[in-house]
Amino acid sequence: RPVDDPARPGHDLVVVANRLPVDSRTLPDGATEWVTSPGGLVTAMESVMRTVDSGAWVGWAGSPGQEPDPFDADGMSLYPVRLDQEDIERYYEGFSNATLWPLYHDVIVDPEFHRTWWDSYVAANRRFARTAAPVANEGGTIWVHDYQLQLVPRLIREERADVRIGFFNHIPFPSVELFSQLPKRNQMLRGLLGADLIGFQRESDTQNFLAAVRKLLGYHVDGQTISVPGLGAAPVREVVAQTFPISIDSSKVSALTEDEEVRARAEQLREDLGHPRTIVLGVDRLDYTKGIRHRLKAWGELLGDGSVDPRETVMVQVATPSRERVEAYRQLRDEVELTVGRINGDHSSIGRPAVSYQHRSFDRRDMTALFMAADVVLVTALRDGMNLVAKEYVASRPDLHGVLVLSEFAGAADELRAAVMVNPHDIDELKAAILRAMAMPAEEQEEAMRSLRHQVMENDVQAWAHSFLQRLEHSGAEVREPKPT
Ligand code: GDG
Repeated sequence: RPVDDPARPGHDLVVVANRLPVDSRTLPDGATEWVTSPGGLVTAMESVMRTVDSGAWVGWAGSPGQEPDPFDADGMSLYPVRLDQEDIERYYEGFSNATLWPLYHDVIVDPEFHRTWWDSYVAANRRFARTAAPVANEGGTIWVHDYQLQLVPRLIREERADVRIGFFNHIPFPSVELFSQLPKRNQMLRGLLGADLIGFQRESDTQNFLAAVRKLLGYHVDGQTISVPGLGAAPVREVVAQTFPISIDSSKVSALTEDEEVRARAEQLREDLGHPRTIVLGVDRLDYTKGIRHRLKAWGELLGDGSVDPRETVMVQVATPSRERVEAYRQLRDEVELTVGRINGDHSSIGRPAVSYQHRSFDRRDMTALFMAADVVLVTALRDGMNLVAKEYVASRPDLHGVLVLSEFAGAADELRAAVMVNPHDIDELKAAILRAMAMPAEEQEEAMRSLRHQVMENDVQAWAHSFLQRLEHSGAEVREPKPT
């Protein structure tokens, strides 16, 4: 049922995500200011939504208890969903980020389960679904994003039989053995199966999901197509699970490198770091999935055994603050900062750090300048859905200089084959990969970077969204005769 208010017509495309693309912030005078919210999903979808005529975005505004009226920004209509302090603690920090996040990233830290967290997850998913359902036009499309909202497709389906519903999972989907640990695992699968199309980053994620549906629900699966029995007399629905590796706004990133001021910032960075011969860079949300500790361990050992000379080499580690109220993230921050302090204490000279550690956010232009200044970028994730940083580095190097060291556990490893691949759990292998990257001759760098750029520039985020939405348009078949399971 589209909204009746003629001042707020329904929308052809509605995105539902945990966060709105902007966060509200209350200024000292009580006024509200809106700023772009952080993270990979917003970076990706923002540029897609700009190309849509009648788009809406449903999500939380980033502060507890607030539910501002719907408003327009950047050519989109934004529909805020309220989350109270208790929802934030149980649905967001709890079930989403202390249960699902570690479980879906192969239990790098132990997932915690609490029934009150689950109750809150259900209630919050209902609130997102209730806000989103009436906003779409008759026959419109609703695209739900990520692990925080896995029940939303079914909840919307119960209200709107006429809309197409897509779901995209930005993080990995674990093997059925690990997924089976999740209390309420079948509710989670049934929630997702309310969608017509379910997208994953890597083929292995899609296969893991299909195996879970087959094994835990016993539904018939034929290739990518799942036959979902309807309730009562309702027909069987066909739901497709497919791989859509996400990307970045490649030409925009590449174009930024032509900007005189960004170039000057890159130069300035090199100068500020004391004109080292080699700059090695890491850019991550401060998250235990990103392998920052493994990277620092390798770096510390390379300095310790004399393979790397701190007088001519600097590591810059940007660690963007993230989920700071979740215990595992506090612990990680302490460990990372202790290690950085030790490395610098042992190896820095006065005024010249061995590791330049930045615990803060940088703007897009500074980020591009950093990529332009970096000779080597280290993406050492222990598990990562895709990893946009890897693609951003490649897009920032039209000069074909620079080496990407890439973990095989990041989704990007399926596409960026010309990177220096590494198993970050193997510290010796990681050290060797870093040294190889630092010593790579210019021609070899150019050849690898040319191949990487071909991949990233051809497959941008607009193409990703287009192929997902195209596929969604052709899905949603209803089959009257139930197929045997
Ligand atoms: C999830 C999945 C998947 C980081 N620090 C700053 C900053 N960033 C930007 C990066 C990049 C984005 O945030 C991070 O994206 P990632 O892909 O690296 O990682 P997650 O946040 O974990 O994203 C991931 C992604 O969703 C998309 O599907 O690839 O696997 O975990 O764009 O550049 N941006 C700015 N300042 C910072 O300090 N401006």
